[in-house]
Amino acid sequence: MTGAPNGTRTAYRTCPLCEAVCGLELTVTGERITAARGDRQHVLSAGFVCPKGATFGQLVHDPDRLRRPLLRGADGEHHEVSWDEAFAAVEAGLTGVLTRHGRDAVAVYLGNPNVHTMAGPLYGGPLVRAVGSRNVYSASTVDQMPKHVACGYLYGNPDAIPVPDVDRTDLLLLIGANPLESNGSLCTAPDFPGRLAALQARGGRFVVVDPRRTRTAALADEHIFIRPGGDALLLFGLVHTLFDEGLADLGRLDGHVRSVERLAVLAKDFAPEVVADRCGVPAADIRRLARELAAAPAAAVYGRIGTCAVEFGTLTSWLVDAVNVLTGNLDRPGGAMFPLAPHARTATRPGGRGFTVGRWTSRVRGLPEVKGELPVATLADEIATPGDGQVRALVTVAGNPVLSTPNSAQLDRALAGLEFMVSVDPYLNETTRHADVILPPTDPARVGHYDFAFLTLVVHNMAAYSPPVLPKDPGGMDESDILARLTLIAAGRGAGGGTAADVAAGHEHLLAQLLQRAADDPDSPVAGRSVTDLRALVDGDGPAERLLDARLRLGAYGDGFGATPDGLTLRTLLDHPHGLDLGPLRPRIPEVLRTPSGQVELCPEPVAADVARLRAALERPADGLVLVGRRHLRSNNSWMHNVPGLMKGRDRCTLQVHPSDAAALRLTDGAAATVASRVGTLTVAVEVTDTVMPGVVSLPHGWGHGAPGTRAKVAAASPGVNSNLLTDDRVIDPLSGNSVLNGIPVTVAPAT
Ligand SMILES: Nc1nc2c(c(=O)[nH]1)N[C@H]1C(S)=C(S)[C@@H](COP(=O)(O)OP(=O)(O)OC[C@H]3O[C@@H](n4cnc5c(=O)[nH]c(N)nc54)[C@H](O)[C@@H]3O)O[C@H]1N2
Ligand SMILES: Nc1nc2c(c(=O)[nH]1)N[C@H]1C(S)=C(S)[C@@H](COP(=O)(O)OP(=O)(O)OC[C@H]3O[C@@H](n4cnc5c(=O)[nH]c(N)nc54)[C@H](O)[C@@H]3O)O[C@H]1N2
Ligand code: SF4
Ligand SMILES: [Mo]
Repeated sequence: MTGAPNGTRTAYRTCPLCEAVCGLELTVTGERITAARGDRQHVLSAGFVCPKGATFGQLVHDPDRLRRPLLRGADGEHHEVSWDEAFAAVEAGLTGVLTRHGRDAVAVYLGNPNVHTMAGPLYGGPLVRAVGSRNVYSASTVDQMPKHVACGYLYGNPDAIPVPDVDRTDLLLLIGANPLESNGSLCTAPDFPGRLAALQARGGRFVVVDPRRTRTAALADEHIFIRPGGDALLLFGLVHTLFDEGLADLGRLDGHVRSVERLAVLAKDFAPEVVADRCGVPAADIRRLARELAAAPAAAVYGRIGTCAVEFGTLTSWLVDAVNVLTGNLDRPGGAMFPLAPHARTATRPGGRGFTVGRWTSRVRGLPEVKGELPVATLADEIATPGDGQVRALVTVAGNPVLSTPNSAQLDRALAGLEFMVSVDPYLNETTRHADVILPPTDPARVGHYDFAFLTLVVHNMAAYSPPVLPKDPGGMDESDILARLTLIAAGRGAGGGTAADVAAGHEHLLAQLLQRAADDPDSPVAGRSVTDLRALVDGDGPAERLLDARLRLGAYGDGFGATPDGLTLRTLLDHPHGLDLGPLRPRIPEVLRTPSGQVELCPEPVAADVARLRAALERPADGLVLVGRRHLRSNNSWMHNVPGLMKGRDRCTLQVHPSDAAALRLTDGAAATVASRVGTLTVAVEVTDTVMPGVVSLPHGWGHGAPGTRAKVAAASPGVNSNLLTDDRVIDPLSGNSVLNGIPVTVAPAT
C-alpha cells in the first residue's frame, strides 16, 4: 500500500469475482474503495480488468450487503440480531434436528464463491465433516463435476485437470466455452481475449464449437455450429478419424498410457459420416479438424460448460482429454498441461489408490456419491420426500440454488418446508430468504485472499496473496470465524458456537492437524519433526493466513520449514504484491498420476460402459427446439445484479431465437414469448438473432429476482426470469450426477 497526501492510498488485491484472478489496483480513501483498475505490474494479468473487477468498490460498499446477522422472527421477517443471538439460534435449530433425526437429516450446500475465498477451501471441509451427513451438495454438480470424474478415472485424481497451454499453443479448439464473456473457467488465464489475440498474432489459430456465434466465436479463425449435446459425437468422430487415418501418436506419453486399443475399438461406431447428422457438423469438417489437430506442432482441446452441463457430460469431458492424448498433446508445452500450485505437493513416485464413486447413494433416487457429494438436482427430493433419513435442516454457504439449480421452483417450495435453515451469505436473496438465520461474512476488502482453487488451474504457474485492504469491521465477522463456529456447533462442541477462545482453539486444532499429518508423512520435508516446533515457526496475521503459510512451506516450492531455506513462505508472497511468477507449465507425467497402474487409463471401464448410451442416442429421433444458456461479461451467476455499474444498458435476460424459428413460431423481436418445458413455464422477451443456430433458443441463468422477502433493490428493479424454472431435475449425467442445463427440449409460443 502506498499513501498520498490527501489521505488517499493505493492497495493491491486479487479480484475474487471470477477464475481469471486478475490483480486489481484499488484507490482507497479512508475506509472506501473509490476506484478499481487493472494492476499493470501484475505478473499474469498485466493491467487487464473487466467491468466486474472495475466495479469492485460498488460491490464491497453495496448498501444492501448484510453486515450483521439476521434472524427470522415470528412475523416471518428477517431482523438484525447480535452474533451471539444468531449462533444460539443456529445451535438450537441444528442440534434439535440432529438429536431428533440424526446426521443425515442435515444437508449442506456449498455454492460457487466458496472457491473464491480463503475460508471456503480451508474451512468448508471441516464443516462438512463435522456435520457428518451424506447429504452434501454443491454447485459442482451444476458445473464441472463431469470433468472431475473424467480426470479421476484417467489420472487417478479428480483434481488433476489439465489446462490448455494457451500462451504456447499453435491450435486451440474451444468447445462449449466462451471466455470473452466468462473470462475462462477451469483455465485461469487473465486477459483471455489478449491471449487469444496473441495466439493469432504468432501465426496460430483457434476454433470455437458452440451452438451460438459468441463473441469468442466471432474472433475465432473458425466457428463450428453444433447441435446442443452433440459434442461427445463430434469428439468421438475425431478419435475415430485419428485411428482410421493412422494419425494417433502419443509422442512423449508412449509407455505411460493404457488401453489405447480399447478406445480404438469403441470409436469404430462413431465414424464422422455416422455422427455428422446427429451433431450437425459435416463429416468433412470433423475429418479435417482431426488432421489439423494431429498436424499442429502443438494443439490443445479445451471444453467448458457446454461440454459439462450436458447429457453426456462425463463422456464429453473424457473425450476432450482423449483427443489431447492421441495427438501427443497431453502434458507437452503448447498442449494441455497440469499446473503446479504453490500449496500443492508433488509426489515422490507415480501411482495411488485411483478414483471411485458410489461410497453411498442418495435416499430417494439412489444416485451415487461422487467426490463426497450427491447431485444437487436431487436435493429437493431429499427434503420433500418423507421417510427415514429425510432432510429437515439445511446449511448453505455462498450459494443461491433457488436460482442456480434445475427445476428450481420445486427446490424453492422444498426449502419453505424445512424445519431449520442457516445461510452464510452477504445477501438476503432468493435462497437465503428461506433461512431462519443468515450469517453474513465480512466483505472481501477486509479479508486476505489466496486462490487455493485457481492456482491449480492456471496457464502459467503463479502465486499471489493479498492482505486485507480495509480495516476490520469491529462488529463484523470473518468467514473463517463463522465457519469455525458452525463447525463447533455441528460437532456438538460449543454453546452457541463457543466463546472466542473456543473458536481460536478450533483454528489451532486445524493447524495442528495439518502439521501433524506432515510430520507423520515420511515423504514430507518435515517428516519426524515436532509439531510444537513447527507451530512456533508458522507466520500469519489470521487463522487462514497461518494455514496458508503452513501449506506454502510444505508445498512444491516451499521452504520446508527450513529444509529449503530460499523456498516459498507467506512472507515471500507478502513481498510480491503483484504476484510471483513461478514459470511456464512443466510436464508432470508420470509424477501427477494417482491411478493404481501409475499410468494414464485412457479407456476406463465405467466411462467405456456409458458409451452404449451415446450409441443409442445416434438412433434417437432428433429433438425439436432446445434451450441452452449463456453468460454476459457484466454478470456473474445470480449475485452481481445488484451492482448499479453492471446493470446499465438494455435488458440482457432475453430469449434469443434464430430468425427462421421466429418466423415459423410467429415470434417478434421485443415481444413476449411463453417458453415451456417438462417442468415449468415462463414468459420472457424475445430477441431475434442469427447468433443462435436454428432449432436452438438461449436464455441466461441467474435471473428471476425480486421475490418477496429479498433485499436487493437494484436487482429487483431489473429482475429478469429464472431459466432454471425450465431445466429438468430428472435428467442428469449418470456418471457424475451433473445437471443437464443445456439442450433442454422446450416449446415456444407468442405470449397471450
Ligand atoms: N461474466 C461472467 N463470467 C463468468 C460467470 C458468469 O456468470 N458471468 N460464471 C462463472 C462460472 S461459475 C463458470 S462455471 C464459467 C463458465 O465459463 P464458460 O463455459 O466459458 O461460460 P459460458 O459463457 O456459459 O460458455 C458456455 C458456452 O457453451 C455453449 N453451449 C451450450 N450448450 C452447448 C453444447 O451442447 N455444446 C457446445 N459445444 N456448446 C454449448 C453456450 O452457447 C456458451 O457459449 O464462467 C465463469 N465466469
Ligand atoms: N441454467 C443454468 N444454470 C446454471 C448454470 C448454467 O450455465 N445454466 N451455471 C451453473 C454454474 S457453472 C454455477 S457455478 C452455479 C452457481 O450456483 P450457486 O453457487 O448456487 O449460485 P451463485 O449465483 O454463484 O450464488 C452465490 C451466492 O454466494 C453469495 N456470496 C458472494 N460472495 C460471498 C462470500 O464471500 N461468502 C459467502 N459466504 N457468500 C458469498 C452470494 O450472495 C450468492 O448468494 O450456477 C449453475 N447454474
Ligand atoms: S476478469 Fe474476472 S478476475 Fe479479472 S477483473 Fe474481471 S471478474 Fe475480476
Ligand atoms: Mo460455475
